[in-house]
Amino acid sequence: MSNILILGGDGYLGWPAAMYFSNRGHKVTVVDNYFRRHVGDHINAAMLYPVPTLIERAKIWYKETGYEIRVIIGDLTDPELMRSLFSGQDINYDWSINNSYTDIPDTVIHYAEQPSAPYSLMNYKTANFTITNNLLVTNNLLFAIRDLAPDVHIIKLGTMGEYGTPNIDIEEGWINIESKGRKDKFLFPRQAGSLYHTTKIMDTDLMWFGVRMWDLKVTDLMQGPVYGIETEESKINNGLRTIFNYDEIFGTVINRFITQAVADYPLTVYGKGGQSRGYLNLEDSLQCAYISFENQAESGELRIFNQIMETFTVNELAELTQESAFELGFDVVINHIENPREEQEEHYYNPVYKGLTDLGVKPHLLSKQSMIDMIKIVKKFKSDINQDVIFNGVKW
Ligand code: USQ
Repeated sequence: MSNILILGGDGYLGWPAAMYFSNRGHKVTVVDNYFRRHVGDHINAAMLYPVPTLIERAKIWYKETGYEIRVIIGDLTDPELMRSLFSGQDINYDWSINNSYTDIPDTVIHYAEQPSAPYSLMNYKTANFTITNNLLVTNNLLFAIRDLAPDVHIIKLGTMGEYGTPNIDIEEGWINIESKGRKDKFLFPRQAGSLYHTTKIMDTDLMWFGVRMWDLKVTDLMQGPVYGIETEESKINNGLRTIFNYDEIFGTVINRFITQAVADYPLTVYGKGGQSRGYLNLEDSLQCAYISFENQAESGELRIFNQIMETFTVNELAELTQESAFELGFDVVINHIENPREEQEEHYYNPVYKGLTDLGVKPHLLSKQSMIDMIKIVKKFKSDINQDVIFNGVKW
């Protein structure tokens, strides 16, 4: 049994990951500052259904399974809070069965970041928040581990967006370069398309520094846009479902399209729709984090995986949404609207993504049937969908 610390444990990925690890017999602690819940009060964001607090969800989980997920509500930009998690001293949990655990985690999964590209570019305040939050949490984590628990394996959520859309194949993290007859291995060139994505590049640089200087053990997961609602664990009780955003700020494209289909809102394809990205579903994202935990990075290794299962253009996703929703009686219109983002709309895209499947991840690919299953869940909340948050055109 391992001791897993999940930073950002209230989020779209963090909470399902907490249940996934807990269900497999590990001790799990989650920490979150409720950023995603609070920010929705100030901007045009919307979740499809209300989600119980983290403490309420941990209680539901305990009641249903007998497994405890310990909860701490707090802000990890505070270095003292971060350090307390690795100090071996008693921790003041906001919820746990027994408040006197003193053990130190052996794996930390770091999801505790502001994850939205549009949010990072709404204005200078949201840009500053994104930069300070994301970099401070990462830096606090690295120093806490260096000083207090150097054997801890860090699993860090990065993003495929760190690479941008170069006109060459995207390697899995590293590239061999030959120049003037000499060779060396470097991080693959990175050129992000948003400030949020830029903070992920800076995170990778911080972690690479920690690995080179202090022999830390780090796995950086370059993840593409995730879609999905339900996981094996959330099916146990509706109160365990993850947060599901469909708004322009926090909703990712597939989750947005299926919600738009249900709401009879023409699909918002940005520009020409030839933008290609690598995608994966929520269950596979958990599988990847778990297999990274089971196969640790070495001390002094920054191991990078491209965490995607397949690639699509936005047009392909819109067409698949249209066909799938049609089976359920929805007549979906595809709309090409002026692209609010500064991005290539037609481009070469050929990323390598072998590392995780080589370790044993079994991909679940997007299909008409999996789309239909998601649409059926969203349909239950049709009358709650707020069309005003679907598109306001945050530009950059
Ligand atoms: N798009 C549309 N219409 C929409 C929404 C998006 O055409 O209504 C397009 C975007 O222009 C983009 C693509 O779909 O070309 C993906 O957009 P997205 O909003 O699903 O994803 P993105 O903003 O890139 O960010 C999301 C997550 C982020 C994660 C990233 C992985 O919010 O946390 O890091 O996906 S990646 O895209 O590979 O960088």
